Amino acid sequence: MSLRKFITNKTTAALAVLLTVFASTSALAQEAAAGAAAATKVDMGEVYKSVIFYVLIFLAICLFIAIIGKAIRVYELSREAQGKPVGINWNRVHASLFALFLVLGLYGVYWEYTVHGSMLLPDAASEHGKKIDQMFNITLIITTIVFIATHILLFGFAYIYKYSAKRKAYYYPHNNTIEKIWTIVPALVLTVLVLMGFLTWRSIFFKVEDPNNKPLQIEITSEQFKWSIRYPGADGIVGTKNYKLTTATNTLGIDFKDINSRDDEMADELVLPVNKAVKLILTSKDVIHSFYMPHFRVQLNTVPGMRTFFEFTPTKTTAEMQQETNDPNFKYLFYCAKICGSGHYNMQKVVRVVSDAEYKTWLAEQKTYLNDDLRKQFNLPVAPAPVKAEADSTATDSAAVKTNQMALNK
Ligand SMILES: [Cu+2]
Repeated sequence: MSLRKFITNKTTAALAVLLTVFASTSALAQEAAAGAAAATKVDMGEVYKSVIFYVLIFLAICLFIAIIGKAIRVYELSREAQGKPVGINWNRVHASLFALFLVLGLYGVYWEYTVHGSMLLPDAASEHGKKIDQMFNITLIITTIVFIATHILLFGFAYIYKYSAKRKAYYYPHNNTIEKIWTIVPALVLTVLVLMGFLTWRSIFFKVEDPNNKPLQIEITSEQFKWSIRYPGADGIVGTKNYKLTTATNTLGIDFKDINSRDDEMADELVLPVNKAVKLILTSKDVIHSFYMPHFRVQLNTVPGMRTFFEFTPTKTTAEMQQETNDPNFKYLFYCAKICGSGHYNMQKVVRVVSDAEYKTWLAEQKTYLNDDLRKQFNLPVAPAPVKAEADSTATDSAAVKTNQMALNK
């Protein structure tokens, strides 16, 4: 049997096998479908959701590609056996695929920017957030330009300089000028970007505090898997904590021997007055969590055994943001941004930015955390005169307040 005949016979046989398989499978499928339809109506939505469905689709696509590949191979071998030139110029095919990939890829970039670009966060709702957004935009513009230019060069070269029997490759091993350009230019651009980031970071974190306009202190404590928010009370200072004092009634281990702790209040949401500086004191009870408020461009780790700080000024109230986003249900939230365990996904709380008047009304409604049980525990007289007035008036208290403030600022 000649090679040609052999190939033809083999191809016919393979085709016959494939046809039989296809026919029997579709007949089987038809039967099954008819049976299923007769019994109950099958919800195909469930089928499309199963992993098996997608695995089978993937295998079917692989099989399809393999069949095409084999068919092409058979075609080429038969041409070779007949002494004809090879039918498909693979260099041209590959080069064209590169060109196609470039066009599709760049269109994909355009599509991403236009469709998903609008899903970015709305404008920053804090003072320093504007600087961070500006930096983000500059970096994005520069990297986009570089990305597009380098990809046009990369894929364009692969297309233009595809193999051709008519020309010979030019041996070009080294060029100092090009080496210098592609080392110095990116180094300069990156230096500028990094310096800009460093200076912005410094301006956010190392702000000189205005003694006449002290920021509002709020302490946030993270634990698996919730947040506790502690307001300072009338004295404006959150009191000290000690993990050794943690009990079932005093879950944060607040030290009520410290006079600053006695008027502290626990809140269920983070309520902030607009345009007022806020100093967040972050602590953690168990593992490292990360305090994250995307709309205010704030993120900082909460570390067990350590107090970390962040100062920022919210500039848009929740109501203003609801108007801006055209969403009457809009809520600021803060989250945990460090995978800290099984309940991590649920670590979030509402942030409400309100006018100064609304804030004062809300604050007046909050109750002190110190109750009679805790008073007994700390050997404090039960139910004395209101603590707020006490902390405000006595000279010794304000001295204690000052000492504590100094300790806090260290
Ligand atoms: Cu977490």
